[in-house]
Amino acid sequence: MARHLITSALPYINGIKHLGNMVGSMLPADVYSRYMRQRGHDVLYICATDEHGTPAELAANEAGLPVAQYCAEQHDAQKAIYEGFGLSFDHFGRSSSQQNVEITQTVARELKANGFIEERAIRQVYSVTDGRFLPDRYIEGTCPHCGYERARGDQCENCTRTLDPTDLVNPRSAISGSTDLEVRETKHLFLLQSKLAGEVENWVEEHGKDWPTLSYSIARKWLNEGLQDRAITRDLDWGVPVPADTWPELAAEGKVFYVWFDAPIEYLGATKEWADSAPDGEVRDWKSWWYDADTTVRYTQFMGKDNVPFHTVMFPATMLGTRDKWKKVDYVKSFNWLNYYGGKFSTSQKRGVFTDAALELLPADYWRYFLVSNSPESDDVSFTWEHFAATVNKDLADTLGNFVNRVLSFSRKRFGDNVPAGKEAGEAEVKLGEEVARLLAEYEGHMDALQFRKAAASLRALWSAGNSYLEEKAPWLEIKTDQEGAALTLRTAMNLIHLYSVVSEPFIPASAKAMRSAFALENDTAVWVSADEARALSSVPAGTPFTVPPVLFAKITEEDLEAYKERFGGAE
Ligand code: B3M
Ligand code: ZN
Repeated sequence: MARHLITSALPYINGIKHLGNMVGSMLPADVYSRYMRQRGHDVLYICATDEHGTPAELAANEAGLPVAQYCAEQHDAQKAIYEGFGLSFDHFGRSSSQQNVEITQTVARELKANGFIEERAIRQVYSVTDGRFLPDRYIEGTCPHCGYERARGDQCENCTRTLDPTDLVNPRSAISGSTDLEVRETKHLFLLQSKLAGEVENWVEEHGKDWPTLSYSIARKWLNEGLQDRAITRDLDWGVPVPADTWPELAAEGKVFYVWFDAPIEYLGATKEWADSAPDGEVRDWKSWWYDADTTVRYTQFMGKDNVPFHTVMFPATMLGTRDKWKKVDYVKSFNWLNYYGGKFSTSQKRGVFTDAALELLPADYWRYFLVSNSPESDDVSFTWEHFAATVNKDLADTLGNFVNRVLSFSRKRFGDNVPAGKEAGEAEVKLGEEVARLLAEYEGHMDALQFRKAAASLRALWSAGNSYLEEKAPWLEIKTDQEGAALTLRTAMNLIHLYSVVSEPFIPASAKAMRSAFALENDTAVWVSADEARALSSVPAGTPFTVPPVLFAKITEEDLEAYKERFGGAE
Protein backbone atom coordinates (compact mmCIF):
# COMPACT_ATOMS: atom_id res chain seq x y z
CA MET A 1 0.00 0.00 0.00
CA ALA A 2 1.74 3.19 -1.17
CA ARG A 3 1.40 6.53 0.56
CA HIS A 4 -0.22 9.19 -1.60
CA LEU A 5 0.07 12.87 -0.77
CA ILE A 6 -2.48 14.90 -2.70
CA THR A 7 -2.85 18.68 -2.68
CA SER A 8 -5.08 21.05 -4.60
CA ALA A 9 -4.31 24.70 -5.29
CA LEU A 10 -5.28 26.84 -2.32
CA PRO A 11 -8.35 29.00 -3.02
CA TYR A 12 -7.77 32.67 -2.29
CA ILE A 13 -9.49 33.80 0.86
CA ASN A 14 -11.34 36.68 -0.76
CA GLY A 15 -14.87 35.77 -1.66
CA ILE A 16 -16.89 32.66 -2.26
CA LYS A 17 -15.47 30.83 -5.26
CA HIS A 18 -17.27 29.99 -8.49
CA LEU A 19 -17.56 26.50 -9.93
CA GLY A 20 -14.69 27.17 -12.30
CA ASN A 21 -12.27 27.53 -9.39
CA MET A 22 -13.25 24.13 -7.98
CA VAL A 23 -13.38 22.19 -11.23
CA GLY A 24 -9.65 22.53 -11.86
CA SER A 25 -8.38 21.80 -8.40
CA MET A 26 -10.32 20.68 -5.32
CA LEU A 27 -12.99 18.65 -7.05
CA PRO A 28 -10.85 16.34 -9.21
CA ALA A 29 -8.40 16.06 -6.32
CA ASP A 30 -11.26 14.80 -4.17
CA VAL A 31 -12.42 12.30 -6.80
CA TYR A 32 -8.87 10.96 -7.01
CA SER A 33 -8.39 10.92 -3.21
CA ARG A 34 -11.61 8.98 -2.67
CA TYR A 35 -10.71 6.50 -5.40
CA MET A 36 -7.20 5.91 -4.02
CA ARG A 37 -8.55 5.43 -0.49
CA GLN A 38 -11.07 2.89 -1.78
CA ARG A 39 -8.24 1.10 -3.58
CA GLY A 40 -6.63 0.69 -0.18
CA HIS A 41 -3.87 3.30 -0.37
CA ASP A 42 -2.79 5.53 2.51
CA VAL A 43 -3.96 8.95 1.28
CA LEU A 44 -3.44 12.41 2.74
CA TYR A 45 -5.50 15.05 0.93
CA ILE A 46 -4.43 18.56 1.96
CA CYS A 47 -5.73 21.98 1.03
CA ALA A 48 -6.14 25.38 2.72
CA THR A 49 -7.23 28.93 2.15
CA ASP A 50 -4.57 31.17 0.63
CA GLU A 51 -4.90 34.11 2.99
CA HIS A 52 -2.02 36.47 2.33
CA GLY A 53 -1.25 38.99 -0.31
CA THR A 54 -3.15 41.89 -1.70
CA PRO A 55 -6.42 40.02 -2.45
CA ALA A 56 -6.94 39.49 1.28
CA GLU A 57 -6.11 43.05 2.34
CA LEU A 58 -8.09 44.71 -0.44
CA ALA A 59 -11.11 42.52 0.22
CA ALA A 60 -10.92 43.07 3.99
CA ASN A 61 -10.77 46.82 3.38
CA GLU A 62 -13.82 46.57 1.16
CA ALA A 63 -15.63 44.57 3.86
CA GLY A 64 -14.59 47.14 6.46
CA LEU A 65 -13.06 44.41 8.63
CA PRO A 66 -9.65 43.86 10.18
CA VAL A 67 -7.92 41.50 7.78
CA ALA A 68 -7.40 38.78 10.41
CA GLN A 69 -11.11 38.73 11.23
CA TYR A 70 -12.05 38.84 7.56
CA CYS A 71 -9.83 35.84 6.80
CA ALA A 72 -11.16 33.82 9.73
CA GLU A 73 -14.76 34.40 8.61
CA GLN A 74 -14.04 33.69 4.96
CA HIS A 75 -12.10 30.53 5.80
CA ASP A 76 -15.05 29.15 7.74
CA ALA A 77 -17.48 30.16 4.99
CA GLN A 78 -15.44 28.45 2.27
CA LYS A 79 -14.80 25.39 4.44
CA ALA A 80 -18.53 24.93 5.01
CA ILE A 81 -19.23 25.11 1.29
CA TYR A 82 -16.54 22.58 0.42
CA GLU A 83 -17.96 20.22 3.06
CA GLY A 84 -21.28 20.70 1.28
CA PHE A 85 -19.62 19.50 -1.92
CA GLY A 86 -18.32 16.43 -0.10
CA LEU A 87 -14.67 17.45 -0.51
CA SER A 88 -12.95 14.96 1.78
CA PHE A 89 -9.83 16.87 2.79
CA ASP A 90 -7.81 15.27 5.55
CA HIS A 91 -7.14 18.86 6.51
CA PHE A 92 -8.32 22.20 5.15
CA GLY A 93 -5.88 24.64 6.67
CA ARG A 94 -5.01 28.34 6.61
CA SER A 95 -1.86 29.84 5.11
CA SER A 96 -1.93 32.40 7.95
CA SER A 97 -1.37 29.57 10.44
CA GLN A 98 1.57 29.70 12.82
CA GLN A 99 2.71 26.41 11.32
CA ASN A 100 3.07 28.05 7.92
CA VAL A 101 4.83 31.09 9.38
CA GLU A 102 7.43 28.87 11.02
CA ILE A 103 8.08 26.62 8.04
CA THR A 104 8.18 29.56 5.59
CA GLN A 105 10.70 31.38 7.79
CA THR A 106 12.78 28.20 8.12
CA VAL A 107 12.83 27.73 4.34
CA ALA A 108 13.82 31.39 3.85
CA ARG A 109 16.71 31.06 6.34
CA GLU A 110 17.92 27.88 4.56
CA LEU A 111 17.81 29.70 1.20
CA LYS A 112 19.82 32.59 2.62
CA ALA A 113 22.36 30.27 4.20
CA ASN A 114 22.87 28.65 0.79
CA GLY A 115 23.21 31.97 -1.00
CA PHE A 116 19.89 31.88 -2.85
CA ILE A 117 18.34 34.93 -1.20
CA GLU A 118 19.87 38.39 -1.21
CA GLU A 119 18.73 41.91 -0.34
CA ARG A 120 18.41 44.34 -3.21
CA ALA A 121 17.42 47.98 -3.36
CA ILE A 122 14.65 48.57 -5.87
CA ARG A 123 12.63 51.53 -6.97
CA GLN A 124 8.99 51.07 -6.09
CA VAL A 125 5.78 53.03 -6.40
CA TYR A 126 5.05 54.98 -3.23
CA SER A 127 1.63 56.51 -2.59
CA VAL A 128 1.96 59.81 -0.77
CA THR A 129 -1.76 59.84 0.03
CA ASP A 130 -1.70 56.33 1.52
CA GLY A 131 1.68 56.87 3.15
CA ARG A 132 3.04 53.50 2.01
CA PHE A 133 4.74 51.60 -0.76
CA LEU A 134 2.17 50.00 -3.03
CA PRO A 135 2.56 46.34 -3.97
CA ASP A 136 1.95 45.71 -7.65
CA ARG A 137 -1.66 44.61 -7.18
CA TYR A 138 -2.40 47.83 -5.31
CA ILE A 139 -1.74 49.81 -8.44
CA GLU A 140 -4.50 50.04 -11.00
CA GLY A 141 -4.38 51.53 -14.43
CA THR A 142 -4.96 50.96 -18.12
CA CYS A 143 -3.34 47.89 -19.64
CA PRO A 144 -0.87 48.96 -22.36
CA HIS A 145 -1.65 45.81 -24.34
CA CYS A 146 -5.44 45.60 -24.38
CA GLY A 147 -6.64 48.92 -22.95
CA TYR A 148 -8.46 47.28 -20.03
CA GLU A 149 -8.89 50.07 -17.49
CA ARG A 150 -8.76 47.99 -14.32
CA ALA A 151 -5.47 46.24 -14.98
CA ARG A 152 -3.30 45.67 -11.94
CA GLY A 153 0.40 46.33 -11.52
CA ASP A 154 1.27 42.61 -11.69
CA GLN A 155 -1.19 41.20 -14.20
CA CYS A 156 -3.98 42.26 -16.48
CA GLU A 157 -7.01 40.13 -15.64
CA ASN A 158 -8.42 40.82 -19.06
CA CYS A 159 -5.63 39.68 -21.37
CA THR A 160 -3.76 37.79 -18.55
CA ARG A 161 -0.41 39.32 -19.53
CA THR A 162 2.00 39.85 -16.62
CA LEU A 163 2.81 43.53 -16.13
CA ASP A 164 5.09 45.80 -14.18
CA PRO A 165 3.45 48.77 -12.43
CA THR A 166 5.43 51.14 -14.61
CA ASP A 167 3.73 49.63 -17.69
CA LEU A 168 0.32 50.89 -16.59
CA VAL A 169 -1.18 53.94 -18.23
CA ASN A 170 -2.63 56.51 -15.77
CA PRO A 171 -1.63 54.48 -12.70
CA ARG A 172 -3.54 55.08 -9.47
CA SER A 173 -3.67 53.63 -5.97
CA ALA A 174 -6.20 50.80 -5.73
CA ILE A 175 -6.68 51.73 -2.07
CA SER A 176 -7.43 55.43 -2.26
CA GLY A 177 -7.67 56.01 -6.03
CA SER A 178 -5.00 58.67 -5.61
CA THR A 179 -2.75 59.37 -8.57
CA ASP A 180 -0.24 61.09 -6.27
CA LEU A 181 2.33 58.37 -6.76
CA GLU A 182 6.10 58.59 -6.64
CA VAL A 183 8.82 56.09 -7.37
CA ARG A 184 11.11 55.72 -4.33
CA GLU A 185 13.93 53.35 -3.31
CA THR A 186 13.24 50.50 -0.91
CA LYS A 187 14.93 47.17 -0.07
CA HIS A 188 13.47 43.73 -0.75
CA LEU A 189 14.61 40.13 -0.57
CA PHE A 190 15.19 38.39 -3.91
CA LEU A 191 15.05 34.68 -4.58
CA LEU A 192 17.97 34.05 -6.92
CA GLN A 193 16.07 31.82 -9.34
CA SER A 194 18.71 32.48 -12.00
CA LYS A 195 21.26 30.57 -9.89
CA LEU A 196 18.83 27.63 -9.58
CA ALA A 197 17.64 27.62 -13.18
CA GLY A 198 19.86 24.71 -14.26
CA GLU A 199 18.77 22.51 -11.39
CA VAL A 200 15.09 23.36 -11.92
CA GLU A 201 15.43 22.56 -15.62
CA ASN A 202 17.04 19.20 -14.83
CA TRP A 203 14.29 18.43 -12.34
CA VAL A 204 11.53 19.34 -14.84
CA GLU A 205 13.19 17.25 -17.55
CA GLU A 206 13.53 14.32 -15.15
CA HIS A 207 9.93 14.45 -13.85
CA GLY A 208 7.91 16.54 -16.25
CA LYS A 209 7.91 14.12 -19.16
CA ASP A 210 5.14 12.01 -17.61
CA TRP A 211 2.99 14.99 -16.61
CA PRO A 212 0.03 15.93 -18.81
CA THR A 213 1.22 17.96 -21.80
CA LEU A 214 -0.48 21.08 -20.41
CA SER A 215 1.67 21.00 -17.27
CA TYR A 216 4.95 20.14 -18.94
CA SER A 217 4.52 22.63 -21.78
CA ILE A 218 3.82 25.53 -19.41
CA ALA A 219 6.84 24.62 -17.27
CA ARG A 220 8.97 24.41 -20.41
CA LYS A 221 7.68 27.80 -21.63
CA TRP A 222 8.71 29.48 -18.39
CA LEU A 223 12.09 27.77 -18.38
CA ASN A 224 12.67 28.73 -22.02
CA GLU A 225 11.98 32.38 -21.13
CA GLY A 226 14.73 32.08 -18.52
CA LEU A 227 14.31 32.30 -14.77
CA GLN A 228 14.63 35.82 -13.39
CA ASP A 229 15.57 36.60 -9.80
CA ARG A 230 12.32 37.43 -8.10
CA ALA A 231 11.37 39.78 -5.26
CA ILE A 232 9.80 37.65 -2.52
CA THR A 233 8.92 40.37 0.01
CA ARG A 234 6.21 42.99 0.02
CA ASP A 235 5.20 46.10 1.99
CA LEU A 236 1.98 44.73 3.40
CA ASP A 237 0.50 44.65 6.88
CA TRP A 238 -0.67 41.07 6.48
CA GLY A 239 1.60 38.15 5.58
CA VAL A 240 4.40 35.94 6.89
CA PRO A 241 6.80 38.37 8.58
CA VAL A 242 10.41 38.43 7.44
CA PRO A 243 12.19 36.96 10.51
CA ALA A 244 13.99 39.65 12.53
CA ASP A 245 16.74 37.21 13.57
CA THR A 246 17.89 36.98 9.95
CA TRP A 247 16.85 40.30 8.37
CA PRO A 248 16.44 42.80 11.24
CA GLU A 249 16.20 45.90 9.03
CA LEU A 250 13.52 44.55 6.71
CA ALA A 251 11.63 43.06 9.66
CA ALA A 252 11.69 46.47 11.34
CA GLU A 253 10.14 47.97 8.19
CA GLY A 254 7.34 45.40 8.51
CA LYS A 255 8.17 43.58 5.31
CA VAL A 256 6.33 40.30 4.75
CA PHE A 257 6.92 37.51 2.27
CA TYR A 258 5.24 37.63 -1.14
CA VAL A 259 2.06 35.52 -1.09
CA TRP A 260 3.34 33.10 -3.72
CA PHE A 261 6.42 32.42 -1.63
CA ASP A 262 4.48 31.27 1.42
CA ALA A 263 1.36 29.81 -0.26
CA PRO A 264 2.92 26.62 -1.67
CA ILE A 265 4.79 26.16 1.61
CA GLU A 266 1.34 26.04 3.23
CA TYR A 267 1.00 22.56 1.71
CA LEU A 268 3.61 21.61 4.32
CA GLY A 269 2.11 24.04 6.86
CA ALA A 270 -1.36 22.51 6.52
CA THR A 271 0.12 19.04 6.90
CA LYS A 272 1.67 20.18 10.17
CA GLU A 273 -1.69 21.75 11.15
CA TRP A 274 -3.24 18.34 10.44
CA ALA A 275 -0.69 16.65 12.71
CA ASP A 276 -1.03 19.27 15.45
CA SER A 277 -4.80 18.77 15.47
CA ALA A 278 -4.56 14.99 15.91
CA PRO A 279 -7.21 13.62 18.29
CA ASP A 280 -5.96 12.30 21.64
CA GLY A 281 -4.12 9.06 21.32
CA GLU A 282 -3.43 9.45 17.59
CA VAL A 283 0.13 10.29 16.54
CA ARG A 284 0.44 11.99 13.15
CA ASP A 285 3.92 12.35 11.71
CA TRP A 286 3.63 15.30 9.33
CA LYS A 287 7.29 15.29 8.30
CA SER A 288 7.15 11.68 7.10
CA TRP A 289 4.98 12.97 4.23
CA TRP A 290 7.37 15.79 3.31
CA TYR A 291 10.90 15.08 4.50
CA ASP A 292 13.21 12.45 3.02
CA ALA A 293 10.07 10.93 1.46
CA ASP A 294 11.09 10.57 -2.19
CA THR A 295 10.85 6.80 -2.19
CA THR A 296 7.97 6.39 0.26
CA VAL A 297 5.43 8.98 -0.88
CA ARG A 298 3.95 9.79 -4.29
CA TYR A 299 2.89 13.43 -4.42
CA THR A 300 0.21 14.58 -6.87
CA GLN A 301 -0.84 18.23 -7.24
CA PHE A 302 -4.06 19.57 -8.78
CA MET A 303 -4.40 23.11 -10.12
CA GLY A 304 -5.65 25.43 -12.84
CA LYS A 305 -3.18 26.16 -15.65
CA ASP A 306 -2.36 29.68 -14.41
CA ASN A 307 -0.87 28.16 -11.26
CA VAL A 308 1.46 25.77 -13.10
CA PRO A 309 4.45 28.14 -13.35
CA PHE A 310 4.56 28.72 -9.59
CA HIS A 311 4.23 25.00 -8.88
CA THR A 312 6.71 23.71 -11.46
CA VAL A 313 9.34 26.43 -11.35
CA MET A 314 9.28 28.79 -8.37
CA PHE A 315 8.24 26.30 -5.67
CA PRO A 316 10.70 23.58 -6.83
CA ALA A 317 13.41 26.27 -7.04
CA THR A 318 12.62 27.22 -3.46
CA MET A 319 12.78 23.63 -2.29
CA LEU A 320 15.94 22.85 -4.25
CA GLY A 321 17.59 25.97 -2.83
CA THR A 322 17.12 24.77 0.74
CA ARG A 323 19.57 21.93 -0.01
CA ASP A 324 17.32 20.00 2.35
CA LYS A 325 15.34 16.81 1.82
CA TRP A 326 11.94 18.41 1.24
CA LYS A 327 9.67 16.36 -1.04
CA LYS A 328 8.88 17.84 -4.45
CA VAL A 329 5.83 17.01 -6.56
CA ASP A 330 5.81 13.81 -8.63
CA TYR A 331 2.80 14.54 -10.83
CA VAL A 332 1.21 17.89 -11.75
CA LYS A 333 -2.39 17.53 -12.96
CA SER A 334 -3.48 20.87 -14.41
CA PHE A 335 -6.70 21.96 -16.06
CA ASN A 336 -7.86 24.52 -18.55
CA TRP A 337 -10.72 26.90 -17.83
CA LEU A 338 -14.39 26.30 -17.26
CA ASN A 339 -16.09 29.21 -18.98
CA TYR A 340 -19.65 30.40 -18.64
CA TYR A 341 -21.35 30.58 -22.02
CA GLY A 342 -17.95 31.20 -23.53
CA GLY A 343 -17.07 34.04 -21.15
CA LYS A 344 -14.79 33.77 -18.17
CA PHE A 345 -16.24 32.89 -14.78
CA SER A 346 -15.11 35.71 -12.62
CA THR A 347 -15.22 36.08 -8.88
CA SER A 348 -14.43 39.79 -9.06
CA GLN A 349 -17.01 40.41 -11.78
CA LYS A 350 -19.63 38.06 -10.25
CA ARG A 351 -20.09 36.17 -13.50
CA GLY A 352 -21.17 32.51 -13.51
CA VAL A 353 -22.42 30.05 -10.91
CA PHE A 354 -20.90 30.39 -7.48
CA THR A 355 -20.35 27.46 -5.17
CA ASP A 356 -22.76 28.67 -2.49
CA ALA A 357 -25.56 29.30 -5.00
CA ALA A 358 -24.93 25.95 -6.69
CA LEU A 359 -25.54 24.07 -3.42
CA GLU A 360 -28.72 26.05 -2.73
CA LEU A 361 -30.00 25.05 -6.14
CA LEU A 362 -29.20 21.34 -6.40
CA PRO A 363 -27.43 18.56 -4.45
CA ALA A 364 -23.66 18.42 -4.70
CA ASP A 365 -23.65 15.17 -6.70
CA TYR A 366 -25.37 16.80 -9.68
CA TRP A 367 -22.53 19.34 -9.85
CA ARG A 368 -19.76 16.89 -9.03
CA TYR A 369 -20.76 14.50 -11.78
CA PHE A 370 -21.35 17.17 -14.42
CA LEU A 371 -18.17 19.13 -13.68
CA VAL A 372 -15.81 16.16 -13.53
CA SER A 373 -17.33 14.33 -16.50
CA ASN A 374 -16.94 17.54 -18.53
CA SER A 375 -13.61 18.43 -16.98
CA PRO A 376 -11.55 21.03 -18.94
CA GLU A 377 -8.67 18.57 -19.25
CA SER A 378 -7.55 19.02 -22.83
CA ASP A 379 -9.32 22.29 -23.60
CA ASP A 380 -11.47 25.03 -22.11
CA VAL A 381 -15.08 23.94 -21.52
CA SER A 382 -18.06 26.24 -21.60
CA PHE A 383 -20.73 25.70 -18.96
CA THR A 384 -24.28 26.04 -20.27
CA TRP A 385 -27.46 25.30 -18.35
CA GLU A 386 -28.74 23.32 -21.31
CA HIS A 387 -25.74 20.98 -21.27
CA PHE A 388 -25.88 20.68 -17.48
CA ALA A 389 -29.60 19.78 -17.51
CA ALA A 390 -29.20 17.30 -20.35
CA THR A 391 -26.33 15.54 -18.59
CA VAL A 392 -28.11 15.36 -15.24
CA ASN A 393 -31.34 14.14 -16.79
CA LYS A 394 -29.78 11.53 -19.07
CA ASP A 395 -26.80 10.13 -17.15
CA LEU A 396 -27.93 10.55 -13.56
CA ALA A 397 -31.74 10.48 -13.60
CA ASP A 398 -32.43 8.14 -16.50
CA THR A 399 -29.44 5.83 -16.71
CA LEU A 400 -28.52 5.40 -13.03
CA GLY A 401 -31.40 6.67 -10.91
CA ASN A 402 -34.14 5.02 -12.92
CA PHE A 403 -32.31 1.68 -13.00
CA VAL A 404 -31.93 1.64 -9.21
CA ASN A 405 -35.52 2.64 -8.57
CA ARG A 406 -37.27 0.29 -10.94
CA VAL A 407 -35.18 -2.76 -10.00
CA LEU A 408 -35.69 -2.32 -6.25
CA SER A 409 -39.35 -1.26 -6.51
CA PHE A 410 -40.31 -4.11 -8.83
CA SER A 411 -38.50 -6.72 -6.76
CA ARG A 412 -40.06 -5.49 -3.51
CA LYS A 413 -43.51 -5.56 -5.14
CA ARG A 414 -43.17 -9.08 -6.51
CA PHE A 415 -40.73 -10.81 -4.15
CA GLY A 416 -40.85 -8.82 -0.90
CA ASP A 417 -38.18 -7.03 1.14
CA ASN A 418 -35.35 -9.50 0.66
CA VAL A 419 -33.12 -10.06 -2.32
CA PRO A 420 -34.76 -12.95 -4.24
CA ALA A 421 -32.84 -16.16 -5.00
CA GLY A 422 -34.06 -17.57 -8.32
CA LYS A 423 -32.05 -19.69 -10.68
CA GLU A 424 -28.27 -20.07 -10.88
CA ALA A 425 -26.55 -17.55 -13.15
CA GLY A 426 -27.07 -18.33 -16.82
CA GLU A 427 -25.39 -17.28 -20.07
CA ALA A 428 -26.74 -13.72 -19.90
CA GLU A 429 -25.30 -13.25 -16.40
CA VAL A 430 -21.91 -14.67 -17.38
CA LYS A 431 -21.79 -12.35 -20.38
CA LEU A 432 -22.82 -9.39 -18.21
CA GLY A 433 -20.17 -10.26 -15.63
CA GLU A 434 -17.45 -10.31 -18.27
CA GLU A 435 -18.62 -6.94 -19.63
CA VAL A 436 -18.74 -5.39 -16.16
CA ALA A 437 -15.26 -6.70 -15.33
CA ARG A 438 -13.92 -5.29 -18.60
CA LEU A 439 -15.50 -1.88 -18.06
CA LEU A 440 -14.31 -1.81 -14.44
CA ALA A 441 -10.73 -2.43 -15.57
CA GLU A 442 -11.10 0.37 -18.14
CA TYR A 443 -12.49 2.70 -15.47
CA GLU A 444 -9.61 1.88 -13.11
CA GLY A 445 -7.10 2.48 -15.90
CA HIS A 446 -8.45 5.96 -16.56
CA MET A 447 -8.62 6.81 -12.87
CA ASP A 448 -5.05 5.58 -12.29
CA ALA A 449 -4.02 7.83 -15.18
CA LEU A 450 -6.04 10.77 -13.78
CA GLN A 451 -8.05 10.97 -17.00
CA PHE A 452 -11.33 12.11 -15.49
CA ARG A 453 -13.43 12.60 -18.61
CA LYS A 454 -12.53 9.11 -19.83
CA ALA A 455 -13.11 7.67 -16.36
CA ALA A 456 -16.58 9.23 -16.32
CA ALA A 457 -17.31 7.68 -19.71
CA SER A 458 -16.36 4.24 -18.39
CA LEU A 459 -18.49 4.76 -15.29
CA ARG A 460 -21.41 5.75 -17.51
CA ALA A 461 -20.83 2.62 -19.63
CA LEU A 462 -21.04 0.53 -16.45
CA TRP A 463 -24.38 2.13 -15.61
CA SER A 464 -25.59 1.51 -19.18
CA ALA A 465 -24.57 -2.13 -19.07
CA GLY A 466 -27.12 -2.64 -16.30
CA ASN A 467 -29.86 -1.06 -18.36
CA SER A 468 -29.02 -3.18 -21.39
CA TYR A 469 -29.15 -6.34 -19.25
CA LEU A 470 -32.51 -5.30 -17.81
CA GLU A 471 -33.96 -4.56 -21.26
CA GLU A 472 -32.67 -7.89 -22.55
CA LYS A 473 -34.04 -9.96 -19.64
CA ALA A 474 -37.19 -7.79 -19.06
CA PRO A 475 -38.13 -9.33 -15.67
CA TRP A 476 -41.56 -7.68 -15.82
CA LEU A 477 -42.35 -10.04 -18.75
CA GLU A 478 -40.13 -12.91 -17.63
CA ILE A 479 -42.04 -13.18 -14.37
CA LYS A 480 -45.19 -14.22 -16.26
CA THR A 481 -43.61 -17.45 -17.44
CA ASP A 482 -40.45 -17.91 -15.37
CA GLN A 483 -40.56 -16.69 -11.74
CA GLU A 484 -37.16 -18.18 -10.95
CA GLY A 485 -35.65 -16.56 -13.99
CA ALA A 486 -37.09 -13.16 -13.06
CA ALA A 487 -35.73 -13.58 -9.52
CA LEU A 488 -32.25 -14.27 -10.93
CA THR A 489 -32.47 -11.17 -13.12
CA LEU A 490 -33.46 -8.97 -10.19
CA ARG A 491 -30.81 -10.43 -7.87
CA THR A 492 -28.18 -9.83 -10.54
CA ALA A 493 -29.40 -6.28 -11.09
CA MET A 494 -29.30 -5.65 -7.33
CA ASN A 495 -25.71 -6.83 -7.23
CA LEU A 496 -25.03 -4.34 -9.99
CA ILE A 497 -26.58 -1.61 -7.87
CA HIS A 498 -24.23 -2.50 -5.03
CA LEU A 499 -21.27 -2.51 -7.41
CA TYR A 500 -22.36 0.90 -8.73
CA SER A 501 -22.59 2.20 -5.18
CA VAL A 502 -18.91 1.36 -4.61
CA VAL A 503 -17.39 2.48 -7.92
CA SER A 504 -19.52 5.64 -8.22
CA GLU A 505 -18.51 6.96 -4.80
CA PRO A 506 -15.52 9.02 -6.03
CA PHE A 507 -17.84 10.99 -8.33
CA ILE A 508 -21.19 11.08 -6.48
CA PRO A 509 -20.50 10.12 -2.86
CA ALA A 510 -23.88 11.02 -1.36
CA SER A 511 -25.89 9.10 -3.97
CA ALA A 512 -23.46 6.19 -3.80
CA LYS A 513 -23.96 5.91 -0.07
CA ALA A 514 -27.76 6.04 -0.53
CA MET A 515 -27.50 3.13 -2.98
CA ARG A 516 -25.17 1.12 -0.76
CA SER A 517 -27.26 1.61 2.38
CA ALA A 518 -30.30 0.13 0.58
CA PHE A 519 -28.80 -3.28 1.37
CA ALA A 520 -28.52 -4.53 4.94
CA LEU A 521 -25.12 -6.17 4.47
CA GLU A 522 -22.90 -7.08 7.41
CA ASN A 523 -19.96 -4.61 7.84
CA ASP A 524 -20.43 -3.32 4.34
CA THR A 525 -17.75 -0.82 3.26
CA ALA A 526 -16.92 1.09 0.09
CA VAL A 527 -13.74 -0.92 -0.37
CA TRP A 528 -13.14 -1.36 -4.09
CA VAL A 529 -14.63 -4.18 -6.18
CA SER A 530 -12.28 -6.90 -7.42
CA ALA A 531 -12.44 -8.20 -10.99
CA ASP A 532 -13.74 -11.53 -9.69
CA GLU A 533 -16.50 -9.83 -7.69
CA ALA A 534 -17.42 -7.84 -10.80
CA ARG A 535 -17.59 -11.03 -12.84
CA ALA A 536 -19.56 -12.97 -10.20
CA LEU A 537 -22.04 -10.21 -9.27
CA SER A 538 -22.87 -12.06 -6.08
CA SER A 539 -21.65 -9.80 -3.25
CA VAL A 540 -25.27 -9.26 -2.23
CA PRO A 541 -26.56 -12.76 -1.45
CA ALA A 542 -30.17 -13.87 -1.81
CA GLY A 543 -32.09 -13.15 1.36
CA THR A 544 -30.35 -9.87 2.09
CA PRO A 545 -32.93 -7.39 3.40
CA PHE A 546 -33.18 -4.22 1.28
CA THR A 547 -35.10 -0.97 1.15
CA VAL A 548 -35.99 1.28 -1.74
CA PRO A 549 -34.25 4.68 -1.35
CA PRO A 550 -36.05 7.82 -2.52
CA VAL A 551 -35.50 8.60 -6.21
CA LEU A 552 -31.81 9.48 -6.39
CA PHE A 553 -31.96 12.28 -8.97
CA ALA A 554 -34.86 14.60 -9.75
CA LYS A 555 -34.93 15.69 -13.36
CA ILE A 556 -34.34 19.32 -14.28
CA THR A 557 -37.49 20.57 -16.00
CA GLU A 558 -37.83 23.16 -18.75
CA GLU A 559 -39.19 25.55 -16.13
CA ASP A 560 -36.16 24.94 -13.91
CA LEU A 561 -33.91 25.60 -16.87
CA GLU A 562 -35.59 28.88 -17.71
CA ALA A 563 -35.46 29.95 -14.06
CA TYR A 564 -31.73 29.17 -13.81
CA LYS A 565 -30.95 31.07 -16.98
CA GLU A 566 -33.03 33.96 -15.73
CA ARG A 567 -31.21 34.06 -12.41
CA PHE A 568 -27.65 33.42 -13.58
CA GLY A 569 -27.76 34.70 -17.11
CA GLY A 570 -27.96 32.43 -20.08
CA ALA A 571 -26.44 32.90 -23.50
CA GLU A 572 -26.70 36.66 -23.58
N1 B3M B 1 -4.31 30.98 -4.45
C1 B3M B 1 -5.11 30.20 -6.60
C2 B3M B 1 -5.30 31.21 -7.67
O1 B3M B 1 -4.31 31.62 -8.30
C3 B3M B 1 -3.87 30.42 -5.73
C4 B3M B 1 -3.23 29.06 -5.58
C5 B3M B 1 -2.16 28.97 -4.56
S1 B3M B 1 -1.63 27.27 -4.43
C6 B3M B 1 -0.25 27.36 -3.50
O2 B3M B 1 -6.46 31.52 -7.92
ZN1 ZN C 1 -4.58 43.60 -20.87
